[in-house]
Amino acid sequence: MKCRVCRGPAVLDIRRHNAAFCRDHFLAHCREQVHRAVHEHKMFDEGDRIVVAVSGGKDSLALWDLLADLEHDVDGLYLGLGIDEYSDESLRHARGYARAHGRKLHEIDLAADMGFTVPAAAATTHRSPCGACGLSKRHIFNSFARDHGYDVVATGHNLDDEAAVLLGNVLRWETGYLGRQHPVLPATPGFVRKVKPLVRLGEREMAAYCVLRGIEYQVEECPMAEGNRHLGYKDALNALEDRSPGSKAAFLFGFIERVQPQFASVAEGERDALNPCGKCGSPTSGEICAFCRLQERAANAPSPGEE
Ligand code: Q46
Ligand code: ZN
Ligand code: ZN
Repeated sequence: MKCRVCRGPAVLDIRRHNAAFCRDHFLAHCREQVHRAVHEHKMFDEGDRIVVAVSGGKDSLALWDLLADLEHDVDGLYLGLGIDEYSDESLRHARGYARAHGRKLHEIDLAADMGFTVPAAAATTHRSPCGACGLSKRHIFNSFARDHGYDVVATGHNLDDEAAVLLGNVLRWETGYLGRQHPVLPATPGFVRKVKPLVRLGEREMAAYCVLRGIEYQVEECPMAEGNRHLGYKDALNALEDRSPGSKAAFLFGFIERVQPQFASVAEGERDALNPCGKCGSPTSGEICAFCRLQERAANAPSPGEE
């Protein structure tokens, strides 16, 4: 296996590109793919302040590293979900990276700062843990960025993540979600811009990137992921990709280029019907936003044994 660029020994092959790369040219390939995604979708404006949603996993740490490497003005925000040792370990990796590279990491802890944890929220509201978790993340990353002068929130969703979400949305014909599934969601009143600069890179590439850059990351899967439908969609897409390399990328990028614009008006209609939450001011379709309702119920729930 030889590097496509220099013909030296390759460390990784990427079947969908029909190419293999040595260490240095693989890292250059990752930078190039991020650079391409950023420019193709006009993710950033000159002088934008970016905050990366850092989980301590491979994708978010690689994203932080890549954006800083491409000379963007980028800090990190870690959100502690209160999922026992998994969260402790994740924080350790997020802090470890920030310290080793001299980067600024903000931290918010759901338990200490918001009065609840993801497991408690799931138990009291009968939502799935991932539903309560996703809602909290979206709300907190957006409001933090808005209140601290950041122009953009960047998340580490990669090609595998986005293709799996797309498959789920197509299977249910979730037209509102399909209209919002794009590598860039522009800023609207109350929402900062959201971008996904890793859409052109796969999961395996992100793990290899971290290993080759010496970035230690949380390797364990979140213990609450069990039952998460996206894992099944990923398996299905991996089986397709195995038989015909490139199908995942064709599925996602074909959608983004040719289909997503047709659903954009559905998402716009939903967005136009929003007004500020009576409690926190974030845009919502009701009087009180879903996050404030979740927080109120989870934080006021009796602890086990009190009932
Ligand atoms: S952290 Fe949260 Fe994930 Fe764990 S509870 Fe689900 S959504 S699986 S990215
Ligand atoms: Zn090379
Ligand atoms: Zn609210």
